[in-house]
Amino acid sequence: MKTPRILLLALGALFGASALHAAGELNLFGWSEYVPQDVLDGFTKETGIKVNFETYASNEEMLSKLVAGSGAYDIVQPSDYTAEVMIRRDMLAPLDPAKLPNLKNLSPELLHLPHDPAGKYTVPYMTGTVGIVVNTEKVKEPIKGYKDVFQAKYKDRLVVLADNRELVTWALYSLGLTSSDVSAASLAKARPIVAEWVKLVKVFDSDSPKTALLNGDVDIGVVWSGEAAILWNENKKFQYVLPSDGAHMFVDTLCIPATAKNRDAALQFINYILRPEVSKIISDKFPYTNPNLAARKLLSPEQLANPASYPASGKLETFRDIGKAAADIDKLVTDLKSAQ
Ligand code: N2P
Repeated sequence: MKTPRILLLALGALFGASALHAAGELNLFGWSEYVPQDVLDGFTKETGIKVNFETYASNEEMLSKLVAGSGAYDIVQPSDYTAEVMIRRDMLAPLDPAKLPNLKNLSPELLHLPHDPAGKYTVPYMTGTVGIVVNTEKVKEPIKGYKDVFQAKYKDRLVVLADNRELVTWALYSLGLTSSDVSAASLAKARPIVAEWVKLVKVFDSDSPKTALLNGDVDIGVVWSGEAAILWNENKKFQYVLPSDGAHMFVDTLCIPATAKNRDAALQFINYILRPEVSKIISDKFPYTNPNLAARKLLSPEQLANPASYPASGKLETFRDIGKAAADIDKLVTDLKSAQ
């Protein structure tokens, strides 16, 4: 139960302000539509630590806010490649595994990935893929890859993520390249493809791309798998397809910025998230691929059979830190969108 404020004040008066601030507050900067409020409330109820929650819709948005120093965040939630950038730039604090006993619940396969080989700075939160959702009541032709999606006949019937790295990567995949083939020559080849594609899109939305599909505003989407899983739960007409011309998985993580003021509370929060019953609440609300094997055991057969949450894919690549090319990609897409 939460300690009544009056009691905290009395304790504060008796033992000095430090007792009052011992629990403190936690500033969480995370992806939108990803962390259920129930989980934050549960943590506060148990620990007395208030969680201030701010959201973002892309890694790049989070990174630029953090670099600008415009928020004192205790926890951030970068995807694999952005965690890699942050580690390279000394922006993350090393984690203390002794304070994270629930790490044992995670799939060992996800603990030593290329973005953080020693598992020193990042804890997997959720993983997922990016793929195509087709409203099969409206689209009868087979849609297998990006080239099938971005066709003139689907102009103004598409929703795609507002994510520059994603968009350019899909163009690279359609050329038979990988997400790390970002030389000037490769980006020059991708540019005219992206230029054509952006003209066809009706809605760019990374927060809730499912909405345009649910409303019937569009018939095809290229979206996060968790969004596709929610659509499938709503109506089986929404089919999820992993693009045949190239797909990737993402591993979104929890990390503590080097500038965090409340590292202890941050570790407490991460360990809380790793409890199976807490992690299950996240899967119930945002059905991405849960890396917590103990939590997966608590999911229903229906949840585990959702083809967007748990696709039958082989091993997919993850994005990597691409250094300066990230800025080139941002400029490429921004220019093409504003030329519309
Ligand atoms: C949540 C989006 C998470 C996926 N809305 C991005 N890696």
